[in-house]
Amino acid sequence: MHISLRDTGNCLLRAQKIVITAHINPDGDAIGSSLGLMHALQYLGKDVSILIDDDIPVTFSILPGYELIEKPVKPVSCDLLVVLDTGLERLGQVRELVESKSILNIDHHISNDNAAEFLYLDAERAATAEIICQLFKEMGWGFSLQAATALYTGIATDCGFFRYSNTTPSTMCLAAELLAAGVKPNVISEALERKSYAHVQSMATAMQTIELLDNGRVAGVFLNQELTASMESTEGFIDVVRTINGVDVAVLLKCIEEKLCRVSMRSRYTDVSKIAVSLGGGGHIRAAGCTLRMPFLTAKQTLLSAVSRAIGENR
Ligand SMILES: [Mn+2]
Repeated sequence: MHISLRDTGNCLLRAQKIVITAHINPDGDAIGSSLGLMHALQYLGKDVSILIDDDIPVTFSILPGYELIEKPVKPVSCDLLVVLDTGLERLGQVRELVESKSILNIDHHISNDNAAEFLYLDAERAATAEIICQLFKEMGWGFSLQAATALYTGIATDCGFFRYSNTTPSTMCLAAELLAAGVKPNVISEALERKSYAHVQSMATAMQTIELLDNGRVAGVFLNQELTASMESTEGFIDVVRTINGVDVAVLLKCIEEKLCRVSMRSRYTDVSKIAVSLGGGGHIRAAGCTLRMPFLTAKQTLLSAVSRAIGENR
């Protein structure tokens, strides 16, 4: 059931023991919106924990409360499970281990599965953290420096530090309020940009696999199982691919296991969330992804024909 922002706040106020979670493969928005909301709820005297069924990238260790994020390992019961930045489909073990009286879902993904008992969905917002900021204002909660730092990180990472098309006047006004609360944007961007030598080397290796397809309108990096295993992370690779002149759709395909591949897509014109949904995934118009349970070369073919079809329809 879709609810208003005010009812979202009231739903949180009614609960005492609250578990916050977000999608697996958590990004800056998943982590930042979880921590931002946690700080506000702790201030209100709630018993709050964050359970995310994945490793939390160490890049985000600058965020206050980072060390409090846990993995679900044993059964937990609570009054309210708050699911951020995804529908209920990408939560890993949280669904099995967290027993909650009700579920509140706050999200900005147009592909949200609409499965939660209470849902606040606003696909016009650049980030879930932007919605959490609006919630603070709606409820009259002040921005502590801790909450503001987390929320700023969530917003900034999801809109490419205010460069992507999802950046709106609201995005910038809310970010300005967070700066007024004391956030240092340079400290956050420098911490998030820092890469290891090994990571830059991996990027160089990955870029050797680059292919230009569909008359230069599609570009992809294709990492087989061996290459994927040799890399700590593929963070930022697709952002290089999407800058190529003339490219509409950029794809990154990586093979995690023999029959398990992960896909990320970015686009300039084509709606890649549709492509992702057609392959069992989801996301946004300009940024989406999916998991393909098939061997690397089959996955590559499947992906590229879905992209070609979408580009053809778009022509
Ligand atoms: Mn997000």
